[in-house]
Amino acid sequence: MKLYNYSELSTAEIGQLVQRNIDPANEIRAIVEEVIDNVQQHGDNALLDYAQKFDKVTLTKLYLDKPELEELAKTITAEQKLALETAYNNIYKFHETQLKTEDRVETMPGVTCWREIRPIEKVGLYIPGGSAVLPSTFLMLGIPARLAGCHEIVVCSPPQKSGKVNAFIAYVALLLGIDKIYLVGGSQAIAAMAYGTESITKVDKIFGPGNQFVTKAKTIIQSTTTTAIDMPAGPSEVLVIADETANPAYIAADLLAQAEHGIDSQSVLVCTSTDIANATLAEIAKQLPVLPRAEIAQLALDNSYIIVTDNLNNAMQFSNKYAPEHLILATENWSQISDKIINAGSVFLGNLTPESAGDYASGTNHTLPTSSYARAYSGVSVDSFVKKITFQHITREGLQNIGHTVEVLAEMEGLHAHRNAVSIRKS
Ligand code: HSO
Ligand code: ZN
Repeated sequence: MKLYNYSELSTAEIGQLVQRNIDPANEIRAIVEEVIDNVQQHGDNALLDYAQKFDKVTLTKLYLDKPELEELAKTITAEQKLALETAYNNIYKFHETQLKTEDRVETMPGVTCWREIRPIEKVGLYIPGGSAVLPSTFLMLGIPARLAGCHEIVVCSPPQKSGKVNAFIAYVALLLGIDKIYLVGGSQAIAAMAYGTESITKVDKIFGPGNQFVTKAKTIIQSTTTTAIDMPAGPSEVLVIADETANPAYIAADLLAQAEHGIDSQSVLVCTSTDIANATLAEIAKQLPVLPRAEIAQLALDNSYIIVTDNLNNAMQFSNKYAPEHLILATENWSQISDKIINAGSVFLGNLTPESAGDYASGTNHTLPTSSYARAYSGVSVDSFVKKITFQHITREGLQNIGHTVEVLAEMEGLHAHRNAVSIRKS
């Protein structure tokens, strides 16, 4: 990890450091476009061919049904089941509170406006199954989809060598009451859910992380179909702000947890103490070599850095410019600085709050804006699975109260039909 001194960095250098490569996958656009065309033209047959070509499995059918999921789920241990259920319950509890009925507002006597929530009818969840299979992602997407009341939840996940999904994914499907998982991965899964095939329903919105092919497919279908996507996704990242009260071993563990996700992940430490910075580097050297994914983590760290600042204010200033997906405040006095956070996807407060807790089980969602999109995007929540529709009702009294205002405004815009739609009711 490179080490910088904040006070010595120019504005341009800071600008460089906070920059992420937003579209590293542009060179794969042509490949992904071909996959999308092929799925559009040949539907299920194209999906079966791609399972052969990319996943190296011959599928006799494109999905696993409930009995098959039940059979797979039998192999997991009681301890694993309990952990998945505890995570499920916490995520459910946290997300449940997001469903709120809003007040009706009488803006003028007789003029009432309000919003009501309706689920997005058909949603597609993409659950990755490549270098790491992520049942936790299935919980993070499936629970808010269920809470929102989406009518149809289509799930795609790439087939493993066995021609099935792994047992944990199967168990989560059962927890969620999802009876079918399509054995489709990569950009072909996104194409299938965006255009529909003989067996896969075209959905209204697609959720879920994935490799660069999946991400590229999501950005393409977003502009070529009426299917929406959750958010633009880039490599995962963490920024840790630490002062002298932090524990270097904990910081190192958090930076490594991020780094093991992928070679393009980024772990950033912004630290008010050079001693803590050096001790963290020593801890990384100790903890890294024994990790099963050490090679991946090492490459990610080569693309990561530490900045030493004079105080926590400067650290926060940098963090707000970086707009991290995950922000950890590794300081005892986190409550004195947390209100200065402007841009972050999800925040972990204090020395005993690891990002891993939120990744898996505390209750918050781990589908978060990366690549500085935290400046304008929120993470996935129940809101992501619903629409909020505005309603209004006007009484005779209300029409008297608001009518003239509308007539004058319509007149100002030269839109006489608009004016008439009010006048005709008043007379
Ligand atoms: N840190 C990832 C989520 C994850 N971590 C899944 C472990 N499994 C993106 O927030
Ligand atoms: Zn993680």
